[in-house]
Amino acid sequence: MKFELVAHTLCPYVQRSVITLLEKNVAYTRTDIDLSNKPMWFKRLSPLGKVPLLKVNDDDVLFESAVICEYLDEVTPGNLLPEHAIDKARHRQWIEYGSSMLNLVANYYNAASEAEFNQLSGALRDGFERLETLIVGPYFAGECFGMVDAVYAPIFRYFDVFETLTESHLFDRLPNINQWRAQLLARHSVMAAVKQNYAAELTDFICAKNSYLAQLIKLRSETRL
Ligand SMILES: N[C@@H](CCC(=O)N[C@@H](CS)C(=O)NCC(=O)O)C(=O)O
Repeated sequence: MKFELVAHTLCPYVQRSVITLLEKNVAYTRTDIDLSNKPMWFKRLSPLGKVPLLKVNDDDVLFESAVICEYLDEVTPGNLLPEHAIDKARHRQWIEYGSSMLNLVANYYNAASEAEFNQLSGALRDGFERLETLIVGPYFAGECFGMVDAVYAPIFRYFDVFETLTESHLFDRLPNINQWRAQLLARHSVMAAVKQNYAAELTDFICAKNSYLAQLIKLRSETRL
């Protein structure tokens, strides 16, 4: 089978698809596009105008990362989701929860004021606290890396970068999350899901905004000079 992933260098939904492709040892090609200047062929292919897309054998085009990941899981040996319906449903709900966390992350780095930023930091903290009690370790559900892990790795990757740029207490006193985070970010598929200049590219992307986080980062880098 022939697979092509239509992608963007920073997109966390793309990352979960790449992690799945790598975990399942699937050969694929990747085409990154500029989301601020979407090519006409992309607009025609993508019903929601979003990445990722997975082209399959030049016949089908799949959209929505959760659908792409589940499809890849089904057509390759091994399972990244549990076998039993209730366990599978449980994993799918925490995958959905991960997508809401990603919306919070986007609102957090786009927040215009300190008050909005603090409110979003609180919401993120609440979200991570809820997860803290669920992690079996070393991965979400135990010894095996699964699809839930592929979803949370890109979320944690944001904070790996943010923590080098600003002071953050979001992950204080969350031992299970911190252990899970470290385990995920050291995994080959997770590391290989972004390019080597990811941190610099994300920093530039944030700093080009007029957001409170961008101001914090710039202030910190000025005081370091
Ligand atoms: N629910 C979608 C979300 C994908 C998504 O939001 N992708 C973003 C980039 S991270 C996108 O393509 N946005 C379109 C745009 O920026 O115009 C999925 O899971 O695939």
